[in-house]
Amino acid sequence: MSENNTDQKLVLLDIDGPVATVTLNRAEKRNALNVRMLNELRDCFTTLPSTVKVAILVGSGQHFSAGLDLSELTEASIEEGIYQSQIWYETFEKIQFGRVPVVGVLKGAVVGGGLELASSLHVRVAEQDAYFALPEGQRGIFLGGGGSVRISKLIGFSRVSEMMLTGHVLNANEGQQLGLAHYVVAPDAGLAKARELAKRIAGNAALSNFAIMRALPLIAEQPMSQGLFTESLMAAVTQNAPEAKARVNAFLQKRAEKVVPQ
Ligand code: 1HE
Repeated sequence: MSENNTDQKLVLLDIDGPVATVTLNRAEKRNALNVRMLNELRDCFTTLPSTVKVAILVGSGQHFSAGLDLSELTEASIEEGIYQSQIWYETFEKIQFGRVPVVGVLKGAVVGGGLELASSLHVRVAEQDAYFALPEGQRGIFLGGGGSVRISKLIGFSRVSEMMLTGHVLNANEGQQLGLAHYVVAPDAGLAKARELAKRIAGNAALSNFAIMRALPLIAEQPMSQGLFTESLMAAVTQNAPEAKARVNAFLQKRAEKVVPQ
């Protein structure tokens, strides 16, 4: 579809039972993220029906995302630049701290703002051809979509600065070793793997998933004494729910799955 077609939806949503598949729909520009796409992403994740328990985020075409749409940078004033970052922050916040865990399928370019987006997802499956880079230095700009914080938390700020300074491009296996991806799968096998993981995530107690998404990142930021206290509260809340009692009883009565090596 032509890029000039303003009717083209840049984010597509497909719902199959508890699983929503969200597609970045701008393959002709390698899913470069412009403001319209960020707003569509935000709206998509904030209006998921309550029947949805987990989401999968994919890029159309051969790439996850080529990052910031560089054509939108040209006329930005400093004030506008600051405002633009807020748009990214708001969208990624809605994804990371939204109602459902999100599994990303990473392939081809996972670059700049595309890596910032990926770092706001809960589970990342990389296809073998995925590559990770932060070419901001080459472009004369800086991270502006939360990557200084999120990517640094994943791989440490020293590696982020090295990637930005040197233009180092990491392949899928290198990305996995550092924590940018949790799984590496064969080319075109990412969606199937993401669906398998999504099914497992959707099968968890909703309150456990909530605690994992919302409490765990907060606890990680807290000093030890506060973190342990927050954890104890969250543990008490989850285990007190009827669903937890039913699930634990099912195990004790040998009606639940055991943990098996995969
Ligand atoms: C774009 C963008 C983009 C592609 N903004 N238009 N990101 C980058 O520095 C990455 C820039 N992109 C690339 O290096 C390459 O495009 C790819 C390696 C991702 C893919 O290469 P290829 O050969 O498959 O595609 P292409 O021919 O380079 O691109 C196809 C079209 O997409 C082309 O437009 P066309 O009108 O000539 O067809 C490209 O101009 C366009 N395109 N990437 C705008 N990024 C919140 S701050 C975050 C800061 C950053 O993200 S910095 C990193 C920016």
